[in-house]
Amino acid sequence: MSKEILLGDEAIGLGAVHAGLSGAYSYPGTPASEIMEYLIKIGRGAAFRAAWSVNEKTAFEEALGCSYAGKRAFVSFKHVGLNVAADPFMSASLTGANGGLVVCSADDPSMHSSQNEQDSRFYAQFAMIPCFEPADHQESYDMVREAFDLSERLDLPVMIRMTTRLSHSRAGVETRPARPQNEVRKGERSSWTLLPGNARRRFKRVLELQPELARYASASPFNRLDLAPGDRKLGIIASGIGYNYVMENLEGSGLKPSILKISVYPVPEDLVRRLADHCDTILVAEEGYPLIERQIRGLFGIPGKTVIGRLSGHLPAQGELSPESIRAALGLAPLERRSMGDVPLANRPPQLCVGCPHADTFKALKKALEDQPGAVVFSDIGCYTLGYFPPHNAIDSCVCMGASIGMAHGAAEAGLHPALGVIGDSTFGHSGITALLSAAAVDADMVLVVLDNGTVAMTGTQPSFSTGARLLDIIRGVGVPAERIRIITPLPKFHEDNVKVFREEIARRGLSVVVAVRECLEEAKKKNKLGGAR
Ligand SMILES: Cc1ncc(C[n+]2csc(CCOP(=O)(O)OP(=O)(O)O)c2C)c(N)n1
Ligand code: SF4
Repeated sequence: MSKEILLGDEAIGLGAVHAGLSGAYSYPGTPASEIMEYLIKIGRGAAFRAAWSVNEKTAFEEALGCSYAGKRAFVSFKHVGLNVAADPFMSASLTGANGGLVVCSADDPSMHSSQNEQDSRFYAQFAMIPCFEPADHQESYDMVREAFDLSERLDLPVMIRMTTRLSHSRAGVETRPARPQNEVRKGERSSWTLLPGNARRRFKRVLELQPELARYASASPFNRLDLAPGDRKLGIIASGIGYNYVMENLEGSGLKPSILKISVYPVPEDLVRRLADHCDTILVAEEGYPLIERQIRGLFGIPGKTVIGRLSGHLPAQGELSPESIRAALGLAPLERRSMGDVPLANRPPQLCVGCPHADTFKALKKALEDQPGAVVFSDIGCYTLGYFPPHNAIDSCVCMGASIGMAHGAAEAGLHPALGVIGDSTFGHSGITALLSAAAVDADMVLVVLDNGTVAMTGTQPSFSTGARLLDIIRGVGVPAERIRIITPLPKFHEDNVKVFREEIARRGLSVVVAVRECLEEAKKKNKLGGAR
């Protein structure tokens, strides 16, 4: 055994490597990006493969193929990435896993860097697969190995759910010797071919496995019930990082409640029943949506018992838990706060870097749209979403990756003019290509602006698959005529030229694509540091 100081995300990555990892796949997204960044760093020259994929669905499918080959496969992404991967994810519970298949979905409650705060545990419940939710860094490391073992034993994918605070904090982790990789072995083709007959048989198997999953969760040492012999008033169910906040607050408080720590799902019903039998009131402290609370409360509650948590209003309905919110729910007086005095803190919305190419594109686009009060600029997700804020005020929407093109297309068909889409090069590769194919097939009356800054800037300048010549090839390849593809360089000295290009393309009816090509400043800095190579 040795000890390392690791981010929660790094503990997950190292846990996977030490569990005999053969292939890891991911698409960047906060708070999951650091898992793959770490795997790539420690994987240089190593025997396992760790690589970014074009999007989360592709990443999942690459991992699925690796698992079908008999090897241990790992896929990670942020919570909304699981929406993109949901199609193969939901069917993979039927096909099962040959080599262990572990899916790590990192949730972002409070939406620090996300457009919503959905809770991945529901997806595990939906697919009827086991889910591990680490409470600390050591569990993050240990659970990955356990998840791989379980996946192979049950022939099922297994989920690990992370949340932002754990992903992005550091702590000591005791590591174990690495397990060797599996040999390639052939699996059962009838399990993987989900024709109706096979699919029904495989779904029946998933249903029949549920009692075993329930027994596993109840017996898991990661789930722990401590009944307080003398105190029957309060019982606490705490999961994930919520468990830490509870323990931190109980220290020195004089409270000695019974505690059920839940870190493995399905919810261990018999442990919950024993806690409920023992206590009058149950506080549920879980990060994310009230999954456990809703399940144990049911429609009508537990007769004679009080269940409190997010649903009852004892904890906030949205956003992250905090040591303070748990303290209040426990009925403890707030801790004394250190005041910063009366220094007013300015409200500072995030900004594009000074000199960012997106700012020059927005400036030219805004100028070109000056006399077009009906224009709507459907945008996407990336650094350029900051074009929403002053002084740019340049975009009108941001929903999910790739949405800009389909939305501009739909609005154009509804009669809105001019309808514009704005999308970054990586987002275009992730989920814009098919939407552009659809728009090109009918020559939709819209202008698409692709911002090619050569990188996935927003999540830390990871490599983009759809930049430079390949990006132009794709745009031509989906059917946009060469004469309707314009390339501009977003620099102040070309401002007037760029305004002219936008005006011309807005005036022409039908589909045009304007590609704004200039490297992200952060990417350029990184390249400089590495002597030009990346
Ligand atoms: C489904 C999904 N996956 C990942 C993310 C995280 N994410 C936000 S924007 C973005 C890509 C940004 O790259 P690009 O489109 O090239 O724009 P840039 O930031 O470089 O301007 C990513 C990966 C997300 N929001 N949703
Ligand atoms: S990181 Fe790059 S793309 Fe993002 S704001 Fe800065 S210069 Fe612009």
